Amino acid sequence: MIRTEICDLVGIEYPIFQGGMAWIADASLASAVSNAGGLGIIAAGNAPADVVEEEIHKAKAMTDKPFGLNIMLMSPFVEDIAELAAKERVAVVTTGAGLPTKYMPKWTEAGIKVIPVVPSTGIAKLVERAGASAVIAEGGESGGHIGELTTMTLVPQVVDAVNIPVIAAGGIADGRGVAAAMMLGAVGVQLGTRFLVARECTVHQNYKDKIIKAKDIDTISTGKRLGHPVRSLKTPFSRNFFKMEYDPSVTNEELEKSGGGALRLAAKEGNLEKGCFMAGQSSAMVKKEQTCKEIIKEIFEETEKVLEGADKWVR
Ligand code: TUI
Repeated sequence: MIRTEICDLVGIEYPIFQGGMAWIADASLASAVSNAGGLGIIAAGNAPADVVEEEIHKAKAMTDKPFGLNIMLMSPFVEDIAELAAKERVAVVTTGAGLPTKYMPKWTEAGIKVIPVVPSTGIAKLVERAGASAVIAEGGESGGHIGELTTMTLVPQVVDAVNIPVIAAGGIADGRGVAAAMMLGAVGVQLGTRFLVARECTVHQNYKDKIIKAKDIDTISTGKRLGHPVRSLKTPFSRNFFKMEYDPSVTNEELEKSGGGALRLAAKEGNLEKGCFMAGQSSAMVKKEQTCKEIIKEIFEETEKVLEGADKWVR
């Protein structure tokens, strides 16, 4: 059995979090992951507070295990969502796409464990000082909004920079990845892409099919020019966005506008032309739809096998 300090910190059986995926990670997925012994996470994304509140209530009815809320800090509703998290006393708040420090006193006073996603050692130290219980060090292999560093370089540097537990994210999809993350000093992992194809994930079937069919070089990073690069699957939308990005006659406003709503079109409508299918580089390693229970069991059986076999390298 693989158990680490993060299991005791958040009250879970396996040291695995499900990534907070906007428009995708709802009560169905989050409760299934939590019921399977990991930490399920509802993503607030850009949704208004009443929608998120309903998902939290649904999840509370679907599991008696702890689950988290991911707060996307660029959301127009971030103030309301921050308030909602405190009111609902979710077990864990994870944050993405910005600095959560201004909201952290409110959450920690409500007894919430705050675990921000960090793309650098500087931000990791900052949130540690502000009272974070742990950090998620996410490399640029991941899907969605990404930082500059890779998981391989970021995780050990964050482990050295802070005195709180570090969870690794980005590019991890199986037991080999989990074992490797632990060798880098992480005490837990967060997976998005693999859970996106879970049976309990309510995302449009086209989205799951595209991930299952994806090959190693089928993701692309776009939006660097706007200051927030995003990794998604290569599709007509992302190829066109990439072209516009390198066209000096296209303004930043036009570029921003062409990205708006594209994730929702992919997740809810499965729109293969206009949708933005955010996904990590691990997409090619994700081969079939499985239940969350099957995913977690398979990953940790492999982790044990890999770690048990590792002494063959020591002479
Ligand atoms: O946040 C994510 N992934 C996301 S957010 C998102 S919503 C979106 N939709 C459309 C276009 C753009 C975004 C989709 N995927 N991952 C966690 C993450 N956080 N990665 C990087 C960061 C991050 C970046 C800067 C965290 C803190 C940070 O602080 C510095 C600052 O400038 O605020």
